[in-house]
Amino acid sequence: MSTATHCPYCALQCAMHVEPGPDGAPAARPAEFPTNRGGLCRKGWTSAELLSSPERITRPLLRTDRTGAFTETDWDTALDHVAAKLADLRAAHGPDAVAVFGSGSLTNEKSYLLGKFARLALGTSQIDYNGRFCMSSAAAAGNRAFGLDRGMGFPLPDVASAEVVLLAGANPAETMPPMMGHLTAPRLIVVDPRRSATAAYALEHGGLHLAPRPGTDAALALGLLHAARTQHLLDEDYICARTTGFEAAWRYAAAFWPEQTEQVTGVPVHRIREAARLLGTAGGAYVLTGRGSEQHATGTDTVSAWINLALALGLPGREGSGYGCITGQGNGQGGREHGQKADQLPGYRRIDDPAARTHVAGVWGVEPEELPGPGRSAYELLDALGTEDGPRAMLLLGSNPAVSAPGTERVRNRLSALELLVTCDFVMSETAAMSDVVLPVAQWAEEEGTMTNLEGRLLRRRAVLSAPAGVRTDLEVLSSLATRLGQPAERFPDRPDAVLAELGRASAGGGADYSGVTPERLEQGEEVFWPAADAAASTPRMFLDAFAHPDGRARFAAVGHRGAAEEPDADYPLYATTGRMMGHYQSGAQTRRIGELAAAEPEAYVEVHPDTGARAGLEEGDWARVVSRRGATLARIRHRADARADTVFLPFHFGGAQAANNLTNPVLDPTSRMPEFKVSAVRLEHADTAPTATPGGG
Ligand SMILES: Nc1nc2c(c(=O)[nH]1)N[C@H]1C(S)=C(S)[C@@H](COP(=O)(O)OP(=O)(O)OC[C@H]3O[C@@H](n4cnc5c(=O)[nH]c(N)nc54)[C@H](O)[C@@H]3O)O[C@H]1N2
Ligand SMILES: Nc1nc2c(c(=O)[nH]1)N[C@H]1C(S)=C(S)[C@@H](COP(=O)(O)OP(=O)(O)OC[C@H]3O[C@@H](n4cnc5c(=O)[nH]c(N)nc54)[C@H](O)[C@@H]3O)O[C@H]1N2
Ligand code: SF4
Ligand SMILES: [Mo]
Repeated sequence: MSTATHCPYCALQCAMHVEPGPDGAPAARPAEFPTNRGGLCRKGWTSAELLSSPERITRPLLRTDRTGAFTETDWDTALDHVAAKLADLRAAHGPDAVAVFGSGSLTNEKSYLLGKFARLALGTSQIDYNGRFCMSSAAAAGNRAFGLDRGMGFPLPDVASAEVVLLAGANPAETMPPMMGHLTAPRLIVVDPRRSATAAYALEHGGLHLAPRPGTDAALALGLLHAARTQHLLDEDYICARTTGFEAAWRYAAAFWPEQTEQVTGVPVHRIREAARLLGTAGGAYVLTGRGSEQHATGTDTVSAWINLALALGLPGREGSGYGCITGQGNGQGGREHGQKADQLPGYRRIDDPAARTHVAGVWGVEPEELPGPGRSAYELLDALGTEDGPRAMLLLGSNPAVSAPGTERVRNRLSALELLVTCDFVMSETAAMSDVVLPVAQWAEEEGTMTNLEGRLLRRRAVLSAPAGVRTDLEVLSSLATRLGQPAERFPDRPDAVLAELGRASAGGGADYSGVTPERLEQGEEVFWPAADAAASTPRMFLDAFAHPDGRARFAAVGHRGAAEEPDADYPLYATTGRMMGHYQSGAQTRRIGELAAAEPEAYVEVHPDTGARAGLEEGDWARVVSRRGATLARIRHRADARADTVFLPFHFGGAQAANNLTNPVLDPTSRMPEFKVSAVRLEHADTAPTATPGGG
């Protein structure tokens, strides 16, 4: 027996069949689908292994003393304990004493119900999620430019028809390998300080690799706009008919002569001119951004600078061309639409908009005044935990901030200061291990629901097998906690289809309208793209007639280049940038527990130019201490002769002493509140001792 579903990990959401393997345990194999076209990456192939892993948690775990061991307990005891403690804290300190932290890995149904749970069952404004660390800068810039943010406003296969694709700060050859099948444009331009696998691919296939200094993408985008204009490549008719604000934006670009751009970014003048010419003369072109451009304290303006370039060339809102942000987590798109964000209600509504409050309160059967206002963004929320006026308890689903949040030592201190930390997970992540209560939940292949992939396409997650005895779904946990907190049971349904139907009503009329999305429709084919306002509606391509601003025009943003918050100096002479490798996913909580993946990449490493390593007395394979003003990371030296001598790179998939986030800088973008994961100033030292092994290989 074989069931069609989708990979649990990234936003490409590759289609797969899950069926019993030779040993009887479930195994995944790829399925034909427009996005993955029969491909899976190594993580997808091995994804079913965690379902029957001995490291799986299958009983609620509780402890009353943080320093003590967990004891297994039954669900009633665990839920009663949590509900009583939450109610006490709320009674003593008000509703904002309890926080909720969600995730872009949660299905649409879970993210919707989590937002509702926070606002109604807890009455708290203190909810945010890990998507703030992911694509929030691109979402903010997309909203500013187009009036609505859908990562890609077009189906992914469209990209294959282009003559030129520019990838800014994205490394899909490692982060979404099957996507490479769509990056077949004759000229691929990769913007990355590293010679990433994607950059190397581009060079081997007649493309370009532009390697700016970390944190200088905005200058490069402004320089490309300048070079395009001076080569008379702008689409004047499009600028005139479909946009506003070009002249104000141009004032910033005017200063970025190619020579000036080279000075700031290090990208040679002739490469800047060549890239601008390729983009400006292509029959069809796409500009796609990833976390490399976005995860900066200037991320929103940087993405705006890339969008300005795309608009000036007349790409967005046209067939065969466009701008897109490559969303990251499995449900990174749907998870940002339905209310687990501090300032948001379902359907991309704003929580401070009176009409939005009235609509959603109506669907929820409460008065608008009962809904709290906006809360703190993810990092600000984590940073406030256990402080005088911050939350005293937190419920966490789908994230491992003890590894993935910036400047993790500080975040771990804040988590420790909580009076109650409750984590729903299926493995003992580093954050679960710091909790008072761990609630064991079902995994992807044991539950039903919907996901929205990086294209804005609705997908069906299907149950392949039943969850182990003792495990509940996230929806069941939320529902049973809500009733214990005095909510009527019918207000918190635990069946995914019932939640989806309600989500449809709550999102109706909003930007991300799901009211025409039904399970029956998705069973017939996964060809529904939001907005889908009725049973026949689907929007594969957005903005073909008009952008979502009231005047129908896209807006150029008047943005300049500001650079990174922290530049190298005598004490910390190198840039460190962080990101991903093929074989691990995110904080590694899942993939470090999969035998084949852990064996292939068991430990943290730092990529350095051999000369840079030599200056610090470090040879290939040595353990280095990478030190910043926030802390230090232990990582094994990997020489890369093609690396920039001023920049080192660390993957962030490991925990404890090997966590790259021990050194990252939690300075935030003023608009998106995105932390600057991609730039910190560091130095390299010889590590006296190798790190001791920790559970899960980190
Ligand atoms: N294998 C694997 N795949 C994944 C994930 C995973 O953890 N592992 N996670 C998923 C998720 S949630 C996400 S968000 C996506 C992320 O997917 P990507 O955006 O492709 O991943 P990153 O490695 O974070 O960053 C991409 C590149 O940005 C570069 N970079 C660093 N600093 C700069 C800069 O200043 N400018 C520019 N232009 N580039 C810079 C890095 O060198 C890196 O190669 O991947 C998804 N897929
Ligand atoms: N230095 C550095 N740090 C980064 C980044 C970077 O590029 N550099 N990237 C950032 C980005 S883009 C992201 S998206 C974040 C991601 O980082 P995290 O938010 O930590 O995400 P995960 O590691 O995926 O953590 C997911 C946890 O939830 C569990 N889980 C998975 N699915 C479910 C579910 O359906 N329900 C429940 N209850 N639990 C579930 C998993 O077992 C795991 O323990 O990291 C950010 N941190
Ligand atoms: S590319 Fe992403 S969705 Fe596809 S198999 Fe790999 S992790 Fe899964
Ligand atoms: Mo992400």
